[in-house]
Amino acid sequence: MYILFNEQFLLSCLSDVCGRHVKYTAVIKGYALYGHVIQNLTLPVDIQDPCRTQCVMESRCVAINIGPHLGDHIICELSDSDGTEYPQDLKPRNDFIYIGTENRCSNNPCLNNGTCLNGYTKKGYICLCGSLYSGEHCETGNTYINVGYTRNIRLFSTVEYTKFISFWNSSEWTLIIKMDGNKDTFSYDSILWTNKDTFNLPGGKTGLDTQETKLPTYWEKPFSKICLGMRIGSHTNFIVIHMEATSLYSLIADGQYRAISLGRDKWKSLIGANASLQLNCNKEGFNSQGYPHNSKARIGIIGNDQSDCRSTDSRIGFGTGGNPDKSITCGNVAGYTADNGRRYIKAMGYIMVQ
Ligand SMILES: [Ca+2]
Repeated sequence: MYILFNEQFLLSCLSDVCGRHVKYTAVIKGYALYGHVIQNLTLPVDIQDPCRTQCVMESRCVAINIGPHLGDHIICELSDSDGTEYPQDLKPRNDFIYIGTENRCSNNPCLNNGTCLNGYTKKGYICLCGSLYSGEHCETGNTYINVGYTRNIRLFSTVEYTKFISFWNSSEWTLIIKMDGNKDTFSYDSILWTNKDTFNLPGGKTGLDTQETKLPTYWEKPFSKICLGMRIGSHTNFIVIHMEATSLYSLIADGQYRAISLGRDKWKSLIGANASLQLNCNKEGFNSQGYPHNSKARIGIIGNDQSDCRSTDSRIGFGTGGNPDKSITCGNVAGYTADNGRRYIKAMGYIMVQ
């Protein structure tokens, strides 16, 4: 269940009052609720129960005061609270009647300042959450980050680990690894790629930041897509790989090369305008490597100046290593005769799946 979808659904739903059921309680003659009126209307009396009908159509309305006839009109006041919640505000008023509703919002089920709307859904209410919260009762905290200009990702921490919701299609991604290209934690030769040990679990709940982490999702989470992100400075670029597997571990841990074909430009888009690769080899996928001491990538593309894939001196990827700079474990390294010059670019890498 994706909250973004719910919000859109709700907005279209509210506009035509779909599915709102309001149950009125007994009429109290000679009384009115003071201090909670959100709409003060004068309605023609020739339609049946005009004030009750208006209340159903106003999603925040949970009680009404109906005033005396003024010719062929009546006074109708809609309130967003009721006499159960505020008994002290229910006061005598000549010629008025007060009618409340069965108000499922009266015990404040919506947390974190969420707005409760009475009369919706089977449970009788629905919570409209502020931008920082989501969940049925706005119980889950959200953090927003902006990445680049074209993509916004909403991420939220669950009791499990961080999940991410992309705005462009409301799909949910599960975090696997965050790695720092400056550190050797996730270098190509690190045992973290081949074992089922976690690394810094608390880092799995801090969002797309600079903390490294490896979560059990590495070997437990089946998927059909992988989302790769590289953050350089304040800018993060993402690409998506369509690939089915029982886990990322199953694609990497045995060291076997597994090919994918995104093309050089797609890999370079992770880095941006500065990306550089040698022209040959272009071996891309999982466990891409030539000679063991040359450029290699657990996930990525490697390039060479010679017309083979042996003495590779350039790469873009995650879990990288080898010449000409094995200290860079995520990002872009390009030695001589690359198409955009020599590059030694370290990135913060994010790996998610769905
Ligand atoms: Ca070479």
